[in-house]
Amino acid sequence: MKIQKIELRTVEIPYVTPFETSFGREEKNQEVIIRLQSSDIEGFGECVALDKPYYSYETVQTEWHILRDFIIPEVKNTEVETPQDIQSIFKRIRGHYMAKAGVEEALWDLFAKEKNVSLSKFLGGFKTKTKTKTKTKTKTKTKIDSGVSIGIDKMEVLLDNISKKWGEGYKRIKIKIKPGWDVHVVKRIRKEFGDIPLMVDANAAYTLEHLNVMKELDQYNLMMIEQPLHYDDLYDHAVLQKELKTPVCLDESVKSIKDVELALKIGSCRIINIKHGRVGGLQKSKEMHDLCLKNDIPVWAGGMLEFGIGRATNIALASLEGFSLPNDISATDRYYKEDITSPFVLNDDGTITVPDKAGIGVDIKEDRLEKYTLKKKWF
Ligand code: OSB
Ligand code: MG
Repeated sequence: MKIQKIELRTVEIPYVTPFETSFGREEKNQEVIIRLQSSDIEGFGECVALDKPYYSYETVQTEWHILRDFIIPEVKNTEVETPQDIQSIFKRIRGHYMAKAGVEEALWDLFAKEKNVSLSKFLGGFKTKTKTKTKTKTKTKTKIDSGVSIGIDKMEVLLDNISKKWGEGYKRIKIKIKPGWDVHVVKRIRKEFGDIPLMVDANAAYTLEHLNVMKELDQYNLMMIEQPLHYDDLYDHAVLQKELKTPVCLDESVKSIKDVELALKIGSCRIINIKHGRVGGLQKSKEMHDLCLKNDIPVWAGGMLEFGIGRATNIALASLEGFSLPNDISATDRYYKEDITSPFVLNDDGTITVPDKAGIGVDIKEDRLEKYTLKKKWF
């Protein structure tokens, strides 16, 4: 098929509540939304960089630059037979995984819609060959385990948030930590809520100088400690992991298959958070998942507070069998009062149902998309 037209939009929606991490407090999220058109089918993708280069070097602005100046000129009017074909276009462009991921995911959505199959099944290896009548069944899940990520706040507000979210049925609680907001917080949560499934995410705020803090955290039966050390580090994490019984989980430090291979070789972590945006899209995410599955490393899908398009993509990814731990994929009402797609809801058993409609399986609410658009351009 040929991609005939491409639309880029910057869309901004306020969060239901501000979200604070070790890199700052934010009231709203901006995403680049991509629409690909081929004949009468449309595929959608969401680029997940924040508007500031605090989680990664990419921003909404760099995504526009890379898409407009390097990716779109190569993708437009080019014949593609599978979503994997776009990898040859990506090869020359170093980094900029979030910009790549958005367009690659729109392409996966487009192909899945053309084949009239859900993105989940398509990603799981669904094949039909009309001539030879080959049909491959896939092993993807129909529901994914839902966890919730709770930001830094005043202690009473945090405890109240945890109480609400745990009451709603989320399968695990993740809190954000930073130096000075760690051991006493975990201790208090354990006191108030007992042995609930709990984990912490430091977003790279510590160094090995804080080994004593990590060893104290190690006493609280946490499911894992996510990205405690530098965002590019694998070596110090290996040193740290040897000192702890709690599994270290890597987020920021793992951007490629090479990073996974090295992390496994030197023992940097025992769990990996896969974010489709961080690693350059669904193909790369799937390769990472396959490698971790082969090596008995549990993975789960991280989130970037995505709008409905990015979250639908994330849900399809998390439906692969290796995603065996609760994901940072919460219901829409955790993030936004109004989203640009039909909402995702939390089931009573703490899961979210994987859409079975074609492609990403959510309806785009064009009126809301328009309402929250800051900038748009057709190519
Ligand atoms: O480190 O996992 C992270 C949000 C923005 C940037 C980085 C992270 C996060 C989250 C939110 O923790 C997870 C979600 O989307 O629910
Ligand atoms: Mg993280």
